Amino acid sequence: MKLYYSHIAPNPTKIRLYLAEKAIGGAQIPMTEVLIDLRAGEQNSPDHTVRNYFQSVPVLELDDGSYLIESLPAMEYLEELYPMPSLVGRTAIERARIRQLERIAETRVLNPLARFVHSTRSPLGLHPSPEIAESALKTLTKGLSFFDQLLTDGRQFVTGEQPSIADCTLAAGLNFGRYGGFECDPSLANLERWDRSYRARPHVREALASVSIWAT
Ligand SMILES: N[C@@H](CCC(=O)N[C@@H](CS)C(=O)NCC(=O)O)C(=O)O
Repeated sequence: MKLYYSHIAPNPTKIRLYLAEKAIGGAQIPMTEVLIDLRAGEQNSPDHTVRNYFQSVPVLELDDGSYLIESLPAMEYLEELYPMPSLVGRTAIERARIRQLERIAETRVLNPLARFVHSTRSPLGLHPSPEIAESALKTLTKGLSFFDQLLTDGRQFVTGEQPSIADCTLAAGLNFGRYGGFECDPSLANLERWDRSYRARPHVREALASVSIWAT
């Protein structure tokens, strides 16, 4: 399989964190990473447009040459092939709760953070827009406070004692925000504790290192 990705983009980072979590847990998922340079517009090339009509990353190329072009189904597909260690939960209710938190992490944190960064300091050179930045911040503030409250009980990971796809999505979103100069409100102490401890894990640090170099 091949993963078409970009260092700076949060949705591919989500899958790269997922792969790092699977690998550290013992799953051997053969994957070749292929860099798509978004700043050079490679996502709009004819070759990439064949892979993904929407000209975005990530794209997961399967061994039969077909493609998955959405990050969550791509992770869920890999999870079906390599169920251990589970990053999506084992029982019906666990799976629903983890998927719910992953969706909240994407729609209330990662997406508004991406909108905020692209409307203030876009790595793709998009025009700044104070209106979009303000509306993104409104959604984001609630999303961040949701996770801060969830983490009040001191749990190590978003969904409990084991990492899950929800951690991957939340970490990918926050990392992109950091890249764009977004600072979390320091009063969100539980979220900050989670963020620091999640990022301090060596395989996560390594997966995110290629993202951070863009911030310098
Ligand atoms: N819903 C898609 C979103 C994909 C997406 O928006 N990718 C962004 C990077 S995070 C992209 O490729 N942007 C390039 C562009 O729009 O030109 C997913 O979950 O994979």
